[in-house]
Amino acid sequence: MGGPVADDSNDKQRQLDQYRIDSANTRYTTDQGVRIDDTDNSLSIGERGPTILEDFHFREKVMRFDHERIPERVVHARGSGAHGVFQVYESLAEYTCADFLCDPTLRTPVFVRFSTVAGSRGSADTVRDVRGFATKFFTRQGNYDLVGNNFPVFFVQDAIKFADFVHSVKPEPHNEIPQAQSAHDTLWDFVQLQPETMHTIMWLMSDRAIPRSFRMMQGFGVHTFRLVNAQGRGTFVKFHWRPKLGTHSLVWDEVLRIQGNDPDFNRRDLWEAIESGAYPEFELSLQLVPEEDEHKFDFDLLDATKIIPEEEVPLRPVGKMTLNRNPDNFFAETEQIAFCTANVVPGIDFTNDPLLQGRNFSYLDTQLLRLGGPNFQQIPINRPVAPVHNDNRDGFHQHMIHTSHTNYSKNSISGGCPATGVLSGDMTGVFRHYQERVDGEKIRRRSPSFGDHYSQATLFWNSMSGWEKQHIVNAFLFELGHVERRYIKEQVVERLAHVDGELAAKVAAGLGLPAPAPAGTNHGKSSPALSQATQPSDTIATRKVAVLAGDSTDAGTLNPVKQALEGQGAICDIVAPHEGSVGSLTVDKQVSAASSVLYDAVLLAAGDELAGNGYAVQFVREAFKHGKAIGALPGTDALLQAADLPGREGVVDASAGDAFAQRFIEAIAAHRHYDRNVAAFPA
Ligand code: HDD
Repeated sequence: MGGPVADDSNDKQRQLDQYRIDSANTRYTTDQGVRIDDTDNSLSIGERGPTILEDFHFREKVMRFDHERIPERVVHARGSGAHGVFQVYESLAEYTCADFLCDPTLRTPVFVRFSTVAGSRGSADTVRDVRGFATKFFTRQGNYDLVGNNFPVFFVQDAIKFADFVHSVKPEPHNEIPQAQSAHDTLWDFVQLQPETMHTIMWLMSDRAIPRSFRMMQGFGVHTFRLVNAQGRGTFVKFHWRPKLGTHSLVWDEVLRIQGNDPDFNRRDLWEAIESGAYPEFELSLQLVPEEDEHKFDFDLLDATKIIPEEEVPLRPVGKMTLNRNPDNFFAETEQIAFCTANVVPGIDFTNDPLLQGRNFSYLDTQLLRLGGPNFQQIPINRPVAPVHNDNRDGFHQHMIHTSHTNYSKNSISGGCPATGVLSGDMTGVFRHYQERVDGEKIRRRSPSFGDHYSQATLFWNSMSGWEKQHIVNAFLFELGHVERRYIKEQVVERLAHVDGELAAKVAAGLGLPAPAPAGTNHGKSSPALSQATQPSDTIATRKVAVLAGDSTDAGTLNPVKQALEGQGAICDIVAPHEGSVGSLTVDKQVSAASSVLYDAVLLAAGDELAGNGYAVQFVREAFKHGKAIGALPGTDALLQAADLPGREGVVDASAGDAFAQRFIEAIAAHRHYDRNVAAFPA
C-alpha cells in the first residue's frame, strides 16, 4: 500500500483561518478592545450642545472611515477573485524542477483574480476590453505568480511604451471621459501611430473582448517564459488556460444592455457559480519549444505581440485548476492580493522579452504605493505557505517580531542563520537563475526581428468564421464611429489595409471614407484554433434559462423539461407577469424587473396571456436578436407570433416532434445561433 497522498490544498486556508474574524455573538468595542455603550450619538455638552474632543470613539470611527480607501490599481482596477487548487496530471520533471509541476499528488492552493483593464473599480464588467487572468500559486517552494490575460498577445512590445498605451486608452486627461471605453480619439491616435498594436487590436475588436463569463474564457501567460529542469536545461514555454465550459462571448448589443441591467454581470456569475458548487475549472496547457529551436519561427519568440500558432507547436495539457471557494472579504483578499511577474519559483524563469523584463520591475513598484509600504507581502492573502526567513526588517506595518539578535548575513552570533544555500551547504530547492550567455552593446533600439506588425493580425483575421469577421467589422465601426478626428479614422483604415483589403474596405465604407489602396499583403494563412467557432460547445452546465410563464402555464408540461435542463446543470428562473406564484410554480422574477440579456436561453411556457405583455414580447425579440436558443412549449404560439421573429433558426418548437427537451438542450449548448439574419431586426 502506498503512503498518504500529499494534500497541501488547505495550507493557505489554514493560514488564513488565523486572521478570519467572526463577529457573531460578540460585543462592540473600539479598536483598543474597550466595550462601547452606544455608537449612534456623539459625546456632546448637553443634548443640543457641541461635540467634545475627548470623544475617542467618535474620533476613531470617523478616522477609520476617512482612511478606508487605498489607491485603486492603475490598470486592472475592476476585478473579482476566488480561491482554488491546482494539480498537475503527471510529472514535468523532464522540463522543470518546480515541485508543484513535478508531483501529481500535490494539490497546490491558488488565488485567481480576473479583471478588466481600463475601467475604474466601479466600472461595468461587460465592456470591450482585455480581461486579466492572474493566478498566484502558493507552492511549497514559495509563491509563483502567472499574471496573464485572456488574449495571448499584448499591445506593445517594450515595457517603456506601457504608460503611453495605458494613458491613451484611459479616460482623456482634460475631462476624464469616457469611462472604461476604448472608443475615443486618444486610443485610436495611439493605434494609428504605433502599428505594433495591430495584432492585439484585432483581438480587442473580436468577441474575445466581451466574454460571456470569466469561467468561459481562455487565459494566456502571453510571454515566452523558460522552464528549467534539475540539470539546468532550459525549455521555452507559453502558458495557456483552457476553460472546461468552452470559450464563449456575448454579443455587442447585449453588452450595452447588460451594463445597465447588471454592471456586476461577470462578478456575480463567478460568485454564484462557486456558491452553488459549480466550481470553474481550467486546464493548464503548455507549448514547449526546445532552446535550439529559438530561431526557427518567422517571428521573434521574445516579441509579446506574437503567438506561436497551435498548429506549429501543439498544446500539451498538463494540469487542472479548480476554483472552489469565494473570498470571505473582498477588500482583504481580492483588493489586497498583490501579483508580480517577478515572483517565480525554482524551475521557472524569464526570457529577455523586453515587455516581461519591464513588468518585473513595475509590479513590485506599484504594490509599494497601493499597499502602503514594503511589508505588503505579510498581508494574509499574500503570505506564502512556504516559510519566510531573511534579514529584511522594519518598515511600515511590520507584523513579524523577529527575535533573532542579528539581521545581517553572514553572522556568527545566530549560528549563521538564516543561511543561504551556499553558506549552509544545503542547495536543496534553491532558486538558480538560468545561465544564459548575453553580451552586447548598450543601445536604445528595437530588434529588427520585432519589425513585422501585420502578418499575425492577418493570420487572426483569416482564421475567423464569417460571423466573427462581421463582428470585428461592426466593432471597428462602433469604435471609430466615436472618434471625432477624421484623419485618425483615415489612418486606422490605412493600417487595416495592411491586415486585409476586404476588412479595410468594409470599415472604410461604413465610415464614409474612400477604400484605401490594397496593400496586397494577405499571406492567405490561417490558424483554425484561433476561431471561437472551432471551440467545443457541448454543455449547458450553469447556463441560465428564463422560463416565461403565467397563470395559464401547465406545470405538468413544463416540469419534465425544466427537470431535464436542471439535470444537465442549467439554472431555470420562472419569469412571470407578477411575483408570488403562477399555479404550482414559484415566480423567481417579475418580467418587468427581468431582462433577457441576463439569460442564455428562453423557454416559452405561456401564450395568450403574455402576447399582450410588452416586456414579455421584448424579452423574446431581444433573445432572438442576440442569437439565444428559444424553446416553445405547446400553447405558446400567440407569444411567438406577437414577437414576429424574422426566422426560426435556434427556435425549438415542442409541436415539431419528439425529444423536445433534448433538442432544446442542444440548441442552448450551441451557445448562440449566429446564422440568424438579424441585421434588419431591431429587437
Ligand atoms: Fe500588467 C496589473 C496583466 C503588461 C504593469 N497586469 C496587471 C494585472 C494583470 C496584468 C492580469 C492585474 C493583476 C491583479 O489582478 O492584481 N500586464 C498584464 C499582461 C501584460 C501586462 C498579460 C502583458 C503581457 N503590465 C504590463 C506592463 C506593465 C504592467 C508592460 C508595466 C510596464 N500591470 C502593471 C501594473 C499593475 C498591473 C501597473 C497594476 C496593478 C498591479 O500591477 O498590481 O504594475
